[in-house]
Amino acid sequence: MFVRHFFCETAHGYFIVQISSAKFLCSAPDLDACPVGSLPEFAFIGRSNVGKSSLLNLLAGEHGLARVSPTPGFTKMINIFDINKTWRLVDLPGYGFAEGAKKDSARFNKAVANYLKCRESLSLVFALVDSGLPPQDMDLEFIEWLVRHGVPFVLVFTKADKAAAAAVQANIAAFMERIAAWFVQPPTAFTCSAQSGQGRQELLGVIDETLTAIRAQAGDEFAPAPAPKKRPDRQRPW
Ligand SMILES: Nc1nc2c(ncn2[C@@H]2O[C@H](COP(=O)(O)OP(=O)(O)OP(=O)(O)O)[C@@H](O)[C@H]2O)c(=O)[nH]1
Ligand SMILES: [Mg+2]
Repeated sequence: MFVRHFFCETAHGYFIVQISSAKFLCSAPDLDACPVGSLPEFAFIGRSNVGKSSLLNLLAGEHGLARVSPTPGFTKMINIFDINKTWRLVDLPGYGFAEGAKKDSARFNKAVANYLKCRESLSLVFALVDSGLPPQDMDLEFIEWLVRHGVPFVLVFTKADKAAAAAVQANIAAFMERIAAWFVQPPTAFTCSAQSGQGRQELLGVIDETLTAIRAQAGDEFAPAPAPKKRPDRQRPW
């Protein structure tokens, strides 16, 4: 089967993948329940209420695709969406919210940790941080966890429409400074708003680059993306 590539040129002059179809595939309680032989996956993670589901909808171009709520801890399953029938977006439960006496859920959900550590088709993680807040210990700990486990990620500072631009810049600078010592080269960071659409093209550009790298690694630029045996083996630019 030959898979067509859909591209369009952004205002910044580089190409992004065009979304031609976005469909809910399944809700999995844990890694074992995730579909086997998977297409490349791009997952959204961050504290509860940081805007993961909203950002997924923004990228997919469909408001109601993933369910959004002002109630923290709303997304409770690993929700997988097929995009263009060739790759996937994955909405994960957040961390930092304890419901009732379940103190465990305030920390990192075990099913999510397993997914991030072991999912072979996981190509890239979007690690979301609220741009309206100064660095939070829980986010810093989580980024350190991603680094320690070698999970490929980019940082996404969310809700940029909510705070004054100067405050957003100061919060991002403070966060980058707190994590700087863990990297030779700091991770790539994006500033986004699900409300205004800011950052959509840049994040789709990152997805496109990653898919291209996976296909190049498979040895055929224009073949359909195979289920990767392992994550893309390349010098991480982030
Ligand atoms: N102003 C503004 N509000 C946002 C933005 N993104 C999300 N929100 C709001 O923040 C709340 C939480 O959004 P969700 O997308 O459900 O957040 P989540 O991270 O998926 O939350 P959980 O599933 O509970 O972990 C909702 O009320 C959204 O409308 C944004 O960019 N700007
Ligand atoms: Mg959610």
